[in-house]
Amino acid sequence: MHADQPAERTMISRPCTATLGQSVVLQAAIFDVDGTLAGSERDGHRVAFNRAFAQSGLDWEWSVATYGELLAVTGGKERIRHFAAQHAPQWLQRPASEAWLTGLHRLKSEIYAQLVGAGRIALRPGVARLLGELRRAGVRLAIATTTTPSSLHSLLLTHFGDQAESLFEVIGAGDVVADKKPAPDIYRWVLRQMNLPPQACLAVEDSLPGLRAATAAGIPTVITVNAYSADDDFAGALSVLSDLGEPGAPARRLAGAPLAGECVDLAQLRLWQRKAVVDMNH
Ligand code: XBP
Ligand code: MG
Repeated sequence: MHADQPAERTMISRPCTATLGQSVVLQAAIFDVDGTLAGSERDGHRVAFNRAFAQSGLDWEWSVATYGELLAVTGGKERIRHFAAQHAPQWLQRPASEAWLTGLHRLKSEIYAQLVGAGRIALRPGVARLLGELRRAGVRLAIATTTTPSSLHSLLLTHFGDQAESLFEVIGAGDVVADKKPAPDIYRWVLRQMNLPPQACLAVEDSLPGLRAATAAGIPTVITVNAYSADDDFAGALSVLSDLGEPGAPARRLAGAPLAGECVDLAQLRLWQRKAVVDMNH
């Protein structure tokens, strides 16, 4: 906008609650996977990476702390490439280095699926409860994750069995977009598939790259922190919580909009989404 443009013009050009009509009602919840649906990073992906390295004759070992730093690089292949570039660049300078990297990551994904199938990765508190409530109420459900589809599939199958295929209407995962979080592409892709405007949705995330991705796509975002993200500054999030909470095991609100009860439920999501729409229009 030109600097001397009248202020009214700015107001008119922005969407307002009235003109958005039905689309301002909460219609969909879009969930991140790793760290949000399940505590899968430290005891799942990290362990799988390390086993794949050992089985491939590499002496790389990602400690819990090292892995926390590496989470800034989203996507497993990208994470391996980043680590190799810093610590063993010779692996990336060979003629078949891309095929090597793809094979190493495929092995990691197979090991991860075995860990998940063996019951090593639990859903986070409140996840099954909230998904069930949203599904029964007809709220549309989607996934936006950087994780490989086969890894996601094993997680859903292990925890939701027969419902795994039908629970989420749209699944945006892995390489379906070229630029992974914190780029907004995966969220924009999901919105296009659902034919929904961002303000009719809420995203649930656990990390800064996730918050940045959803926010840049215009989607109000609720954060449930975990050990890796507990100290991060989630400014811009709608609400920041310890988890989604269960009856008798309340969620703790850490920042942002208050939590009315002890758990995040549909009524709470609707309240937060309405607040986000009002905030967007002021
Ligand atoms: C978090 C990630 C993922 C996993 C590894 O994804 O960064 O890359 O750590 O997954 P989310 P892959 O968006 O769900 O939080 O090895 O399958 O890429
Ligand atoms: Mg995550």
